[in-house]
Amino acid sequence: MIYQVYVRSFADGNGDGVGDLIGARDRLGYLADLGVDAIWLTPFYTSPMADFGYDVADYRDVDPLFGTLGDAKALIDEAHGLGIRVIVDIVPNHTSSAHPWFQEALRGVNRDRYIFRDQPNDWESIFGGSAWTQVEDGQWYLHLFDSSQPDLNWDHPEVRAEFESVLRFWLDLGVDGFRVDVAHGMVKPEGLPDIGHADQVRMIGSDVVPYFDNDAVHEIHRSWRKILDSYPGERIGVAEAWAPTPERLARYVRPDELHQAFNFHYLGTRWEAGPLRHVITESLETAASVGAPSTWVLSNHDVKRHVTRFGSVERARAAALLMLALPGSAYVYNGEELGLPEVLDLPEEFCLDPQRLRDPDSGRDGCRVPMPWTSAEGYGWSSPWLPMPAGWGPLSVEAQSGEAGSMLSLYREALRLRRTVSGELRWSDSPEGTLVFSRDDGFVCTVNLTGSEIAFPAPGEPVLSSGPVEPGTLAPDSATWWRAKVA
Ligand code: TEU
Repeated sequence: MIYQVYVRSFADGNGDGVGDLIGARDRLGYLADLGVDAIWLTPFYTSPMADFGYDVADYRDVDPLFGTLGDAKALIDEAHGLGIRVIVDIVPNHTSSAHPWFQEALRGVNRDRYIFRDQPNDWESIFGGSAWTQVEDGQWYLHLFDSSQPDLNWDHPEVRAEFESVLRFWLDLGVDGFRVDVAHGMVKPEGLPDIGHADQVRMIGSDVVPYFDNDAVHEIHRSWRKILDSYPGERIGVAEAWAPTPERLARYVRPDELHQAFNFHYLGTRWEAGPLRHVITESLETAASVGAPSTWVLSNHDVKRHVTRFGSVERARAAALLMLALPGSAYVYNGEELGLPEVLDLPEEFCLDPQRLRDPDSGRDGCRVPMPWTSAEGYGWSSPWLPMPAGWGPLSVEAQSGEAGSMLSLYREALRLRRTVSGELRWSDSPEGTLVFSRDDGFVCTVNLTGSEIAFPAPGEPVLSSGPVEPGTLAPDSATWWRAKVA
């Protein structure tokens, strides 16, 4: 299981209200105890923080808000000592406008490292508004995200060379790999053709927008794979690629490209048996066809937390057991193991996500509220950068740690048992609204995705359940793991 540490919100080591690398290092024991195999650290590089660190001004240094390069090194080394691998984010689609290259470009020097034109086309930014901003001398530059995130020109040899050097910098420091931001967007189509549709942003994730999922991105990933493979140990690349279908996504994880790709098709599937079974089967088949592991993601720092999306803690508990029973790599977003809900009533003045330009409801602040560590007021934070709701005491790590039935205990136990499960997934026939599958060694998982009790004969001895276990029935919105009786 790979655990996403949203550094800003995970743990605060210096008491300034913003999570940092020292804070993350202090909590490695918690992560080891939880049973994580690897952590993915979101960007901690020098940045004006217009997009909370996804706007990088210096790819080889740590922002003072998050610590120092020495803190990064100490975190990596200490994690390794606990058997936890460390994956860092790399943001190659765009830099910050504060990056020295863009500052040069503004002065008219080496503009071709970015995408400048005399006239804009009709592309819209993912964060809303035109994807083009005009500079003083009249030219326009492309930014698929915020205007402070100018897109790089990946046809420029210096851009390629610079990122290869940045990869080596972090690999030399000891990281085990990279989560590649916007891995599907780095190369734009020849001639930057107009789209001509009124409502472009809605089409992201479909194959309609010409700026995503172009064939030319794969050549870059292949060159990165060679760099990863040239280092000792296994160094991996994880694609953040919003591809229209699992088949298109599988193209990012061919044997000579990246190792894994986030499964956003799974993340986007509603709490219903039919669609989930379909996406699980399709994901397993397409990943297997290219020899890569399937991945499973329920939440991250860009989407509404799934307790809220699915509508209840019971469903989130069941979803955890379903996900952790599947073959492949599971990704857990910090706070998911506590069952944190989306915070929907953040005061307006704290909502600073640039994506709110598109539509205030699409703001991603509510899933980025800091982790409650202790039960008492403050939850272990002094003036957290986003206010933490009243009533989160029972959700805190402190409160849940010793509580047998808590969400945290469920994740811990599931992650421990998961290590004993292997083999391919085989579906069994089961009543409508349920999912039942086994793995090779007699492990069975049952899930009831409906709000009613459903009759089903016990397939063995229950070993872990998200809800009550009654003989002969599956409780509403629950999942159970069983060991089949050996004949
Ligand atoms: O996200 C890429 C991306 O496409 C997101 O905009 C996503 O579609 C959207 O947020 C869903 O609501 C990555 C990072 O994960 C995100 O935090 C950054 O803002 C973005 O890249 C730009 O670097």
